[in-house]
Amino acid sequence: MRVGVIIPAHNEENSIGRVISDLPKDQLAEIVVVNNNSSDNTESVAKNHGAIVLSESKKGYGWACLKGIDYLVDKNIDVVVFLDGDYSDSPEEIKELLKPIKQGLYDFVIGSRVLGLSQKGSLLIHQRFGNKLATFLMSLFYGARYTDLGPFRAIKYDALIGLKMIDKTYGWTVEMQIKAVKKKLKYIEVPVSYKPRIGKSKVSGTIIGSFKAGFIILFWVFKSIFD
Ligand SMILES: Nc1nc2c(ncn2[C@@H]2O[C@H](COP(=O)(O)OP(=O)(O)OP(=O)(O)O)[C@@H](O)[C@H]2O)c(=O)[nH]1
Ligand SMILES: [Mg+2]
Repeated sequence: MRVGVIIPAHNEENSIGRVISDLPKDQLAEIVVVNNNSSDNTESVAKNHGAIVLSESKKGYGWACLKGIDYLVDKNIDVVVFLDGDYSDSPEEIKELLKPIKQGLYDFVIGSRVLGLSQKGSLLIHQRFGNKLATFLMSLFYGARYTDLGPFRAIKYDALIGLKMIDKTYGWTVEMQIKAVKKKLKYIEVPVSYKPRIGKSKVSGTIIGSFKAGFIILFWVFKSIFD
């Protein structure tokens, strides 16, 4: 199974090296860092740690993920794994995410920080509330069984292309999960751990970032009813 990893990164020079180092490289065909307008040394640190570095100038988490998917198109990739560049996820847990797909049982595996152990200060109260609300509404409207919208996830490449992802920002994870249910992908959550990020918080630890992310997540939950 050829696995490609996509790590969106915006100013993560202090963490990106550790994320790459902790990945089990012998089991991965491609490690792609998508540098999104960083003003720091994210690019050189990622390169020095052996990753392929792409640049995406359009700001947004979804833009970065789309760029990574595009790059993998001719690399014969079977499974794509996404994780964040701020070292909140534990890269070595990628093995647990890949297991259900390797066993041939599932198309899509989401790392749940709610089912796993999240360290104090990593999953903030409003994030937990937002997750609960969004996953509850997703079960109500779509019959989905999720506990989290975490960034650490593995999905078969063909299934991912079939979802025709369009979100350019932080609606990316919820869009993928709703579309997976609608497309009847076989999905499962596995527990993953979560740590406080290295570096300055840009989204969940800020009021504006949290409101923006919350708004776009709810937008996707309601919009998809009419799709
Ligand atoms: N904020 C932001 N992050 C981006 C962007 N493009 C890629 N990223 C990366 O996307 C990942 C998730 O963003 P985070 O800032 O960690 O978002 P979060 O985990 O909700 O909140 P914090 O960790 O508190 O900032 C990180 O690896 C970022 O570096 C972008 O345009 N804006
Ligand atoms: Mg983070």
